[in-house]
Amino acid sequence: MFESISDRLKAALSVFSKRGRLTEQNIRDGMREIRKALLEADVQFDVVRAFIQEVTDKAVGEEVLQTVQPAQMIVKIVHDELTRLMGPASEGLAFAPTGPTVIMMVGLQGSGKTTTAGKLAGYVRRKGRAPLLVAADVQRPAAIDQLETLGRELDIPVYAERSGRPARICQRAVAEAEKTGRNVVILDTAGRLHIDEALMAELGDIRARITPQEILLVADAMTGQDAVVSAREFNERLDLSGVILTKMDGDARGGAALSIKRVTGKPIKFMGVGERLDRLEEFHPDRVAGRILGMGDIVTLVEKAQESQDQEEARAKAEKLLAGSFTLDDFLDQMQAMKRMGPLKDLMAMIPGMKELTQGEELDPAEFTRMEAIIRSMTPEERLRPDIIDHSRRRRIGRGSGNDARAVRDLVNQFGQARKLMKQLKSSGGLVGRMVAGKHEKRKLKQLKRARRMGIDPLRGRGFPFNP
Ligand SMILES: Nc1nc2c(ncn2[C@@H]2O[C@H](COP(=O)(O)OP(=O)(O)OP(=O)(O)O)[C@@H](O)[C@H]2O)c(=O)[nH]1
Ligand SMILES: [Mg+2]
Repeated sequence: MFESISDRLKAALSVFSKRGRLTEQNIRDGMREIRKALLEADVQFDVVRAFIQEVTDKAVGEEVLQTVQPAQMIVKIVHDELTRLMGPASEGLAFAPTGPTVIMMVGLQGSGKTTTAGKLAGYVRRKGRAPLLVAADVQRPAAIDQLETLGRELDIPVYAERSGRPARICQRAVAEAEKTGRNVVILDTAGRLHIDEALMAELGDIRARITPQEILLVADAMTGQDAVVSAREFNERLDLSGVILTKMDGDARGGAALSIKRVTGKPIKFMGVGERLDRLEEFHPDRVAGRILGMGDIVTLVEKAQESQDQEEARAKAEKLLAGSFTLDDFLDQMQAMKRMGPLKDLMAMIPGMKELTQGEELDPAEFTRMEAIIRSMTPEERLRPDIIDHSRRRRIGRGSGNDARAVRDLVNQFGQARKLMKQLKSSGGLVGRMVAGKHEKRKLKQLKRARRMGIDPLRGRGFPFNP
């Protein structure tokens, strides 16, 4: 995500750190590079101009030039301006004070409405609500089938009628939700290749009859400026409440994410980061700015870890872990929890500095599978006390898992190092403890978020983390 813009911006910013003292002239030179990076990422021209103006004004100010580390200050200014550009922070979904909340998904054909309707239904259910999915696209019978398949996969009910006026169907769906106690109704509407009168009239009709709490435009981030143009048009006709950008996992250049808020005035509320139904993330401008500048996104990582583990279980594990009684079974559990959190590559990108550490190389998921097989070939006692694993045991475990004895030894050594690391982290109150933390760690997470907002990264125990 954001790879090309991220690399270019970092390159542009490194211009600053190569100079000891900054002058107004080097700032202007650096800004030219940043401007190029943004334009190449397909950010709208006017947005780029305003952005560069703001950053230059702030950076040229006396205060920055006089600070000890002017280069770091400029990174901070760019970070803050990126955050402002995509913000203010979205307030999440608006829910109706009484009766079912209606969320209407609109967008061009193939932008991801149906998939995102499913993802969003899963999301609100994780937040403790009872969703109902509604097929409001009667043009194509296949569209109804697709939603019904999604509903079965998620185990979430779907309301569909094979013919009739979409607005009427939606009204009956809301009545059905009231009757059956579903409190969030998600309308999956029809898409068109281009915005046309018939589609807008149909959507306007639904809007007028139901008055949804949310009208969310689903826009494909890969289409760059076209996504921005369609957002403007949909907004003019329907007065959107927000935008969901999909396919952010692809090689989208970032232009849509950076321009939509400024152009439409409507916040990006979520982003789709993969085809799987759990690949939806809340859109937090400050975190996204951090990712673009290669500073990682620890807060999202911690939240993902919390979501993918049972809270009580996680708390017990965290305690065990920090007490130093971490076993190979726990190691296995952690690997599985990580797998549930999503592709390894995405997770790595959220850890500050990790990309530099691994030099952009991807970790091999096959390696994970191999490690799992080895641990599974061990007896319960061996998993608990790996020090009893001698050469003959190594050979047996190796054979059982389709590996050689050396692979077993490597894994046991690696585990030993992980255990040592855990102990060190315990004394520094470190990251892994937070990652597996349970309920009572929520407070710490809040403090962490607050600190990040103020530009401090407490995990590193010093000031602004990025050192260009
Ligand atoms: N990689 C990736 N693919 C996505 C994402 N969201 C949706 N897709 C894919 O995009 C394609 C179209 O998605 P749909 O949900 O059918 O799109 P739609 O807007 O409902 O399409 P119409 O109903 O034809 O207008 C599917 O192949 C989805 O799997 C995402 O965040 N990442
Ligand atoms: Mg669809």
